[in-house]
Amino acid sequence: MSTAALPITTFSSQANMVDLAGTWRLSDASGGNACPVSVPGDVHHALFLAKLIPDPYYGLNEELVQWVGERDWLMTRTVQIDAAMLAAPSVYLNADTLDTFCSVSINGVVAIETGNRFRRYRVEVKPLLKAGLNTIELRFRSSVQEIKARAAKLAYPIPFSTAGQKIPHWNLIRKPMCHGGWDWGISIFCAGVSGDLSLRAVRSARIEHVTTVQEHAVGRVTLKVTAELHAPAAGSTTFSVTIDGKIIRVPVTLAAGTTTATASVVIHQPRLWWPNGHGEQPLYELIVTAGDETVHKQIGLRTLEVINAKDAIGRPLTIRVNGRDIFCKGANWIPTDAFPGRQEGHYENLITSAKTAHMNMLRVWGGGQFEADAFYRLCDQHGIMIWHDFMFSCALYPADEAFLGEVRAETEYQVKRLRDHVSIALWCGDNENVGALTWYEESRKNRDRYLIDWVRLDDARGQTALTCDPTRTYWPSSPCAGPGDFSDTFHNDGAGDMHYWRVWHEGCSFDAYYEVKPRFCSEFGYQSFNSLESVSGYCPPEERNITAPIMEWHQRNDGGNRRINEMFSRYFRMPVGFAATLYLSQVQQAVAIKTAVEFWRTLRPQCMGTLYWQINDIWPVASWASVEYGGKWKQLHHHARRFFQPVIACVQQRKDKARPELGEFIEAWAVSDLVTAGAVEVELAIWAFDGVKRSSESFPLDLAAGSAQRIGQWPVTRFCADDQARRESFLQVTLRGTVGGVAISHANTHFFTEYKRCPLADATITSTVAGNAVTLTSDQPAFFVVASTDGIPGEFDDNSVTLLPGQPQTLTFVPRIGGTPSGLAKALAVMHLRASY
Ligand code: BMA
Repeated sequence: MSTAALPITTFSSQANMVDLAGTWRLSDASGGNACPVSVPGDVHHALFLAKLIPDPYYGLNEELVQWVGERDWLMTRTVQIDAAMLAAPSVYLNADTLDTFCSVSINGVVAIETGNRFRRYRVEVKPLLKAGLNTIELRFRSSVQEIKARAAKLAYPIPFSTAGQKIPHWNLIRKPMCHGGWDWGISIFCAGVSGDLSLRAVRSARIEHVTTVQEHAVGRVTLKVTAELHAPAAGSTTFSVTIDGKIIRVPVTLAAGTTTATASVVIHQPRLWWPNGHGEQPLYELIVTAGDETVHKQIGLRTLEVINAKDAIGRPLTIRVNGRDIFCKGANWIPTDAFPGRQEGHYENLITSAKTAHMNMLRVWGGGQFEADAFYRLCDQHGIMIWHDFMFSCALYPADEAFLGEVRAETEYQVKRLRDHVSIALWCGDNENVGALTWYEESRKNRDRYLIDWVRLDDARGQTALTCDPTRTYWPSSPCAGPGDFSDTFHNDGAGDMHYWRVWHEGCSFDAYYEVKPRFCSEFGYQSFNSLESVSGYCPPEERNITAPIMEWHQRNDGGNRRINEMFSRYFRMPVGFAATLYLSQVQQAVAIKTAVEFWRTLRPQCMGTLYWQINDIWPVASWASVEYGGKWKQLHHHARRFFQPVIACVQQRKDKARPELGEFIEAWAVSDLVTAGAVEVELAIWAFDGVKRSSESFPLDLAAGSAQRIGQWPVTRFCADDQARRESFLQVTLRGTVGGVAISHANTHFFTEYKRCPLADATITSTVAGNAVTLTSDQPAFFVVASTDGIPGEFDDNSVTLLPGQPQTLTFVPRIGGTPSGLAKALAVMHLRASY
């Protein structure tokens, strides 16, 4: 298709604003590969929609699209500008996000050259515009070529991780680190536009930023609102602030250039915002008007402290909201799609999936990106706190003045853009860069040089963050001991946050989780394969074998599939067939993460947070995610919904190195995140795999508010006299009651030995479907019972459950799109552990 054949849609200016969103023309720098492109949108996605490249997510296609990132690309369009707009003293171009090296020309004259995906650019363009038809061109220089040029000029090597990253030296430019691939990520070195791209006329002033500070007192909150204004010439305007039914108007004298306007509003009887599970999320609409512009924000009122002062153990990491210590439950967040143009479409399902699983925190990880506004709005609305990394990860970084200047500019912009989101709990400098100082031969040999560079970088982003947002804690790196103590806490569970990877990356058994007592575990993970439904989307039937090339291609962690398989052999009987292999990998992942979270929750208040790696995927791939690309929950996410419940009962079977005299023991615990105390009923029942309940004991338990209470500690022999009894029975612990008006019901199954050693019954499970409800009945105990409905998007309200004879369970299907799905009965399939071999 030639460029000339493409339709040209012309934008018309209103008096004040021309939104440049819409269909543009795309071509490579020599005019080839021409097709329409949506703005906002990206080059790869446009080429894919125009069938100029294949779907890179399918099969081995990723290789076939690598040329796209190596070329320069042009996006062009015409725009009609009215003379009325040009009568204004200033017309500026606003570009929220240009990825990454873009020269913007208007009528053939360059208006601006950009070079940082994380900055907003604003530039005066009135002199370049004319009344009538104007041509705008975005010329994206290849980031791959720019990286090569920078790498060639380096005065000394600046090492970076190569665990899945296909484009070397990705640490030299300011673009999401994972665009060149990661140990879960495809390499799509995209170019394009995100967010707003517009031309705006200014008659008196524009608003650069609006920020607020809350002062909490008994019965009221004073909200100080500040606007940074930019005026083309001296003058005056009215700064008006509307919130909670009040309007404050303040006259402002404008200087040419920057002026700051402030106003204070008192909100009486404030309704406080709480993290998910702790209360409501009331949000106040704030409307700020000054000069020619209006800004709308949603404000949540709360206090938030990061408690990190030295204690008897080391240094805690406790998040205190409105005076209440919150046990943080959640996961790490990576970009939702390798095509930036599709990313926002995944937000709602993922964030509501987090909320449904009782999460109250997500960590926006430093190898990805600052997300679009909609992400933060959803987190505000659903009570999901955000641990926000800045965008540095798994590498060392340049620290020359040009690079640090970019870092300061992006940090200032992003912090001012995002700081009024009530969900943001803290700013964190980077992901694992303190640890990375020990990863490379260069930095081990010349630690001073690289350490000084890290300090310079940390200073640039940290000082900027603290200046632009004095209301929040700046946490230098994840993991680390905390502000002012830069110890690497990768392997130290006494202080700050910890990344605990011994089980996955070092192949330790699941009980290694019992060996650490993190203050806050911000990363730990275990991989699984996708469901057959998702695998079928990228892998043809003849390749459905985990060692076939496509399945290995859709696994980015070296040896990942081998590791999953090897771990099967420790705990499970080997699965028979491909579908059973996928299924069992998800059982195994759920068991791993459940083991860690349940144990660490029993350690509260010593441990006050667990964020597993990772909630989502950027493309369909075997990974640590609990929600597959496309939104389907893996078994882990259903388990998370249970192990993150406010009140749980759990069981550990372990030895304590410090107390060898105990031998192997069983501990049962009740954990509560509730603020009220109450009495619950605990039942410990021993079942045999043949379906007979051998014994049962019930007793009341007074459950203290915000507590972990040991129900009991017994030698394993109290429940199973010998090895045969261990193999033939299992423990079912149940908690029931009502605490502070909240109905509690939690059941947990514990095996006394590896699943593979147990004579599981060949259970027959029958199902009946009535509307969205599916009732499952089993004639024998069945474990990790999964009901699936391939082809019908949505989730059951519980899944991967233990089904006991005589105790049918009804699962309710919640469609992702709403309404009652048709064909549920037809699509329904049931799988369980014994059926995997
Ligand atoms: C962590 C992360 C990521 C990575 C993950 C799995 O350390 O910070 O860099 O994807 O491990 O290996």
